[in-house]
Amino acid sequence: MHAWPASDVPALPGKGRDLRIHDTATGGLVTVDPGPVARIYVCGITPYDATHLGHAATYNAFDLVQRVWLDTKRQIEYVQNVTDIDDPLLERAARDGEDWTGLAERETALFREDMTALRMLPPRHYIGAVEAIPGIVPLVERLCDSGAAYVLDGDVYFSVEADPHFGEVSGLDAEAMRLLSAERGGDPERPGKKNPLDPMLWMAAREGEPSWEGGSLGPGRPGWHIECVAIALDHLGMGFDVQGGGSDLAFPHHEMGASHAQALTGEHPFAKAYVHAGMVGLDGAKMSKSKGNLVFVSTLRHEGVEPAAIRLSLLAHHYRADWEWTGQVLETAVARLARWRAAVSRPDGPSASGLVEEVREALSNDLDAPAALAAVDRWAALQETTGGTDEGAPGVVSRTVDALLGVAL
Ligand code: 5CA
Ligand code: ZN
Repeated sequence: MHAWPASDVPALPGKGRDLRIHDTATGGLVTVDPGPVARIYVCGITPYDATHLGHAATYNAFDLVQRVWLDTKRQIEYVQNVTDIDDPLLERAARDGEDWTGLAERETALFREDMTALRMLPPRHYIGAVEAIPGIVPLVERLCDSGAAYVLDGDVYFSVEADPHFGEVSGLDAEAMRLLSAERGGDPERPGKKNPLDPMLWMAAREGEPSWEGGSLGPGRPGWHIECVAIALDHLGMGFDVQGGGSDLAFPHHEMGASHAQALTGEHPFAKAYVHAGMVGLDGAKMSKSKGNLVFVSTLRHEGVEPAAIRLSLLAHHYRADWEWTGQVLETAVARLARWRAAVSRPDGPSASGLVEEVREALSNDLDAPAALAAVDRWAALQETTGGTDEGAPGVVSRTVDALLGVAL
């Protein structure tokens, strides 16, 4: 699949700092030291509805990860998937009497537009589940051959016992895992499974549903976790730097993915850090396609809201926090954008050399975007009150905000 166009990232004077970020598996901050090429996998959308503010907030977090790395002059191998075949997509297409491929293409196109408008850096490899199927089948076959997978009425399941490290990503106990598995696409109640938590790797073809050639597995379609594992192993290999997504992906998705990969390769870990963004809510509940309590990026754009203001709304919250979208959040961002624009539109201003370092320090410290905004606010306030004579300062501030926060002033 093609991704979306990249916006330019201005180079800043000096060099950025190494990223310290919260890793779900260890429960603490880790310093990510990726070497010259940083490798990151961020779980993509299931394209059955438009991009909402919750998605945008999660992608914003991983966009910041890349901006910190780019500032340290590293190259980045960034991979993202599109879950363009899965139950929710088929259910929505059936409900609306629409072809599922048309639905997926339309929503993926809208996602690309939203990401472009928000100036999110595109992945180098943007891969759909359907196009990954030829790579998924041999992995499932290998898991079967090694005894890490088994067949139940034609469906193939992964045996969580095959990975000695199972459970280490989320750190949850068995009961919590069982509850979340039932909530998030698993089938712990299905009789005949070796362990109720075992996730499906390959679903045998169902009447009236799309299916693909599965070699020795028979016709069917892939399970959710193996999709991301196949794509990540193909483009990044084991031990990549960051696996990212919203906190609802820690279990079962990232837990199972890590176990699939570790059982396949005998190596550990799948990813060096598992990074999870908080959930954005609306009216007291997590924004979710299934609940329907959504504010779409595209709706706001079509109402004339500037993408830069949407982005500033996201940046005003720490990526790990759960927070609520309200009209006030947007109003504050619109006002901040106007203040910043006025401040950088003057020919000179207070010195900005300290500001670059403050923003760098804030972001390298577990992506503390609110602290970065506060630093820019302070410079803008100084510009408003006393001004300054540094001729380069407004340009430096503009480029800093652009390069590190993805906001064009
Ligand atoms: N296709 C899978 C991942 S392989 C998937 O979870 N798709 S999704 O469309 O449901 O979600 C895409 C990303 O947005 C995921 O990282 C998910 O954790 C995140 N996300 C979904 N809802 C919210 C929310 N309300 N707040 C923050 N992030 C969210
Ligand atoms: Zn995924």
